[in-house]
Amino acid sequence: MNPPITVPLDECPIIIEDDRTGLSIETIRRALLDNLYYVQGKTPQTATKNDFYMALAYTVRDRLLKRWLSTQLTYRKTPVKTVSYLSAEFLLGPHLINNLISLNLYDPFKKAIEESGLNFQELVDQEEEPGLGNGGLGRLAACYMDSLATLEIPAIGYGIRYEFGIFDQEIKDGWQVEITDKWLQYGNPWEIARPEFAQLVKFGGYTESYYDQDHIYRVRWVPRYTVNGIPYDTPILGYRVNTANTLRLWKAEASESFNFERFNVGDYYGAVRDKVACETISKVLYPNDEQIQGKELRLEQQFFFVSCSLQDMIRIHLNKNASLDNFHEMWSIQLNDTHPAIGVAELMRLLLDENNYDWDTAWNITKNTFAYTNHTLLPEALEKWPLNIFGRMLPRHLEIIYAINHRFLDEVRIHYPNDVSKLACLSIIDETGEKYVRMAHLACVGSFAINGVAALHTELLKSDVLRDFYELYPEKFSNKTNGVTPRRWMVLSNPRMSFTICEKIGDSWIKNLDDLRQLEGYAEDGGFRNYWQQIKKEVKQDLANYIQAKLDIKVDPHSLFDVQVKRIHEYKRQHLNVLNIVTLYNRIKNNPNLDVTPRTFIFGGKAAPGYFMAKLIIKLINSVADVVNNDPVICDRIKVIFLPDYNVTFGQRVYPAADISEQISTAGKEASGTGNMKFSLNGALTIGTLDGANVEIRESVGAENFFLFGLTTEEVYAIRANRYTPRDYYNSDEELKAVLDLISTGFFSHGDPNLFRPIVDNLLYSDPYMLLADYRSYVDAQDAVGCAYRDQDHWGRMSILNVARMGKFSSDRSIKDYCNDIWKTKPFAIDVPEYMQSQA
Ligand code: B1H
Repeated sequence: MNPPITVPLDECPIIIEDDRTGLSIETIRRALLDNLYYVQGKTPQTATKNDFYMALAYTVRDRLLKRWLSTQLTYRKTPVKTVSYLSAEFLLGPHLINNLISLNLYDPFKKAIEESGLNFQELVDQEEEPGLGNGGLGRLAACYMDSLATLEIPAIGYGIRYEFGIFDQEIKDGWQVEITDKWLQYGNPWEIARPEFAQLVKFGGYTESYYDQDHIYRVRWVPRYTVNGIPYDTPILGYRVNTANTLRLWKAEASESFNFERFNVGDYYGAVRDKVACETISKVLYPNDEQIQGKELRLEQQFFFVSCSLQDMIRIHLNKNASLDNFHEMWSIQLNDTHPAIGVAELMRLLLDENNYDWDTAWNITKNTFAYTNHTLLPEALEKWPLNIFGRMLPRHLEIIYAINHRFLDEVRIHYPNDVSKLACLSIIDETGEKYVRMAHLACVGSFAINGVAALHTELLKSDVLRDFYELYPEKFSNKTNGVTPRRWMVLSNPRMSFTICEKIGDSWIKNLDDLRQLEGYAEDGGFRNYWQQIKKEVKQDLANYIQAKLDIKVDPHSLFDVQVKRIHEYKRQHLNVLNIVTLYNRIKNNPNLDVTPRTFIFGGKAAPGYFMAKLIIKLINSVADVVNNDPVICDRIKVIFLPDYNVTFGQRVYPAADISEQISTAGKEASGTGNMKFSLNGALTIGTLDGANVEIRESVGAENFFLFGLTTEEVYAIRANRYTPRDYYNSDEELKAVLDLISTGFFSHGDPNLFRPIVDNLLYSDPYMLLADYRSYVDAQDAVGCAYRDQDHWGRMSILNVARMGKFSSDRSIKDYCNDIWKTKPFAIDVPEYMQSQA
């Protein structure tokens, strides 16, 4: 490793050129051409749009470096407690505008670009979004990084630099087709590689014991192969503060000593093949939201980034501290679900085997360092690894887990002297059939704090999924309701609404979202309501133009925009939405003069590539769209749109344009949801079940400003306990029967009765997510939505009140709660030293 050159700061030889930092329009214009010439190696005559985008991005990056470097220099010399957020996913979305807003440089940059004769939006649209996540869990990590920086909390995010993020989705003949996401192909101006901080990660092999020089028994892990982790750093700017934290993502490369033997015996191609195999570790994100597959490569990915990250933290720690004795006092590591939970065993290994700690000291440090967030109640999403796979890949970790489990079960025995059944329930090893390592159990035992992501979810964790752990360790459990960043999800994505709010109540809400409450008064101001609705109309027109350009479908911005965007999953019930659409269709067909509220149903979302039912639901939506959109009797009163490739960038367009937000999961299934918050913060009303954070949103905005329907969690459980028979609902509801019959006949599938049979049969004979039980209540609630929308004035009032009362759902609130209750960390303001100040 290259030691850093240490120069006394006040003698620092850096001379900061005006072009790198200056903020006048003229300087920015010059800087853009300078970067185009010196970084892209182009002149304006030959530059592509992408070259201009890259030059623009570097020009922005030049202007954030002083914050980033000052922050890192400050952390290096200050003994501050640091949050380490470990996540297999960070779904960041585009950086350019976000950074301009944080730096307060949006206006001068836009002006400079336009004065250069370039189209600002066109350049902005060049940015490939880093789609390094599946959905809510990855996006939450990104919102939390934003809030940590904005709140000036010393923090670092650790994850994987997937070469291919979540696939791009195309729709061909109504079906999803997956395309590789080549987000890095034109380079990534926002990251800086730091090969000098590479870490080696071991895999496979065996362990052996020995006695060290003090005759103490120790274990050594002899790996079968090692992989090199190269960190790539991305700055995460706080909003209008100097803090710029780091997101450090690891790329896997073959280690230098790699397969020396093969080279030695002349097996050149064999050696290269193994080198390629190593590099596959960080090749691609697993696209299976909430459906684990138990693939070995996935475990390799998890261990790879967790081992790199822990070694990196230890390196950083030992730069400032004499030993690791106080590691847990200087770091809190948050486990974003169980994906990084192997960290518990890895930190133990690093302390025991590589730093010679005794068990009790190592365990004390470990269990006071980690905290675990659970994100799901779905049984199919709870990670467990077959013992044989685990032991082959991580032999030392399996030994350590056995040792942790042995001590843990002793503790359980003392707690429950007369109840041996508790041992099997709580054990980290599942021995009920094939043996597995239960990652959630490892996380619970190895952490000092455990939390769910919405009030209802945490209650269900305590009463159901983690009941036995709650009984044993009630003090570890707390709720931390999710939140979203108002910077990206209001200021950036909805400038019209944000500006209007600022005109009325100033801009303090951007950092203190509770201040939105001051809007409540304006809900009674008829003029303001009118203006508010006018703005919504303009934003809807923008989306309508986009849909026209992308899909060549005309939609009416005066129609009610009814939006469901999220991963496609049976528990999220996009097909319940379809049942309502077909119900409306039937009503109009039966009575062509029916006075219905014109609606545009907008869907977006990706299905896991191996999830048959989810892919069929996409086909169903598109097939219904085809019929409804082209039926002359419908005459544009209802339109159905499936927008391909839903991602962060498209989310930014669609949340602001929605009138109704569909949050219709079966009660007890959606841990929290965060899209629900983004919609409501942009003035959409919600139609939803009492699930996840919907419960708290409804409490906050007021029941009268929320369209509730469906069974409660208790009712779902009760009906299930008494054997649920979906056919009874079919037989007793004529509209429902007509809808399912119409789909069954092949009406939406060119006469093919088989195409959608799996969906219809599943609903009639099993219906695990209880669509039929909730159908009537949903359709009635949708009718109420349609009626309410006709009173635009009242709708405007409800919309304003939704925004005014959503302050709680800022990720700043969530992060403050984590800081106070779990991490015990405090803000540390960053000063930019004199010598780095701009000369301009
Ligand atoms: C959530 C996941 C998830 N929960 C496994 N669990 C994955 C599980 O690739 N995998 O293996 C990927 C993702 N994602 C979501 O987390 C919940 O469904 C949402 O309700 C919640 O809002 C979000 C953030 O807490």
